[in-house]
Amino acid sequence: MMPPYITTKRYGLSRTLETRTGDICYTSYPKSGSTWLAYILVLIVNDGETPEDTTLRDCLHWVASSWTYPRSEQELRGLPSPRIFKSHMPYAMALGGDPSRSPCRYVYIARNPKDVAVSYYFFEREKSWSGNYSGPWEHWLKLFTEGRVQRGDWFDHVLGWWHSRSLENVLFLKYEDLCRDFLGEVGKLASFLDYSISQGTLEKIRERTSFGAMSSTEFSNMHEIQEFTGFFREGRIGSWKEQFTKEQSEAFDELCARRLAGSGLEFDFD
Ligand code: PPS
Repeated sequence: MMPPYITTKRYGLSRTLETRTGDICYTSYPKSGSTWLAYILVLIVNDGETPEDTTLRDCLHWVASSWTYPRSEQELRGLPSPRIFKSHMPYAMALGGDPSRSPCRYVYIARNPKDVAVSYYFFEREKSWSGNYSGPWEHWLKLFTEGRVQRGDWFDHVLGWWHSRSLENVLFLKYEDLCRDFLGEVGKLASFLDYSISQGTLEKIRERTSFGAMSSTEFSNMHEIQEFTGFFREGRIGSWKEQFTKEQSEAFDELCARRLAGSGLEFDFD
């Protein structure tokens, strides 16, 4: 199930797009910290400097979307390297076709599903460009656990990329690791992309992409997008605790144990 702005035509283009060495595609299930990752990527490829006279959104290429800055195939082809692509697609629907045959490097970011479900609930509410959702939390949680929200089943999405993490052009990150060990994770990311960055640049990236800095800086606050206020909501691990009841939390834990069993994939919820 896709948002209305993911059109068949644009999706088709995203699948057949010819990727090239140097391309970077960051991907996630919605509300998993992908915008944070996007700014980190932009800074890595620009040696820690924020590009001038532009915005974060305009530095990214969301090929499957007809909404933010849609670019033609020709324009995409003419963009200088490194091109940074955004995607929220599962592995089987990745940008550029099958990742195992693509020269593009894919960075996937996953987040604990309780925080994802809550963040997604607040994000989807009354958005004219999306589903205009206005139901109660209980209903949303039911839809989410049944995989009946946009982008489908969270477990399928995350596990598809998790099982592909041994490909040399796929890096699997977690939001919680980025919160806990920012410098270590960004160092890992830079070396995966073959960028060598100094400690000073790493520190600069940390400052510029902090929750406070990102939400208050014109480059990254995304105020140019209609109905986007509140996008920078909590920016932390564990805000689900203010939303889930004890019963909902227990049922969700059971679901996670069942769906993630044997995968080796675990999340921090606190
Ligand atoms: S989207 O709309 O699907 O692309 O959303 P996405 O960017 O993937 O995820 C949005 C959540 O990420 C939080 N966020 C951050 N957390 C920590 N640090 C920084 N810099 C940061 N930037 C965004 C954002 O607040 C959303 O999470 P919640 O829990 O709603 O606050």
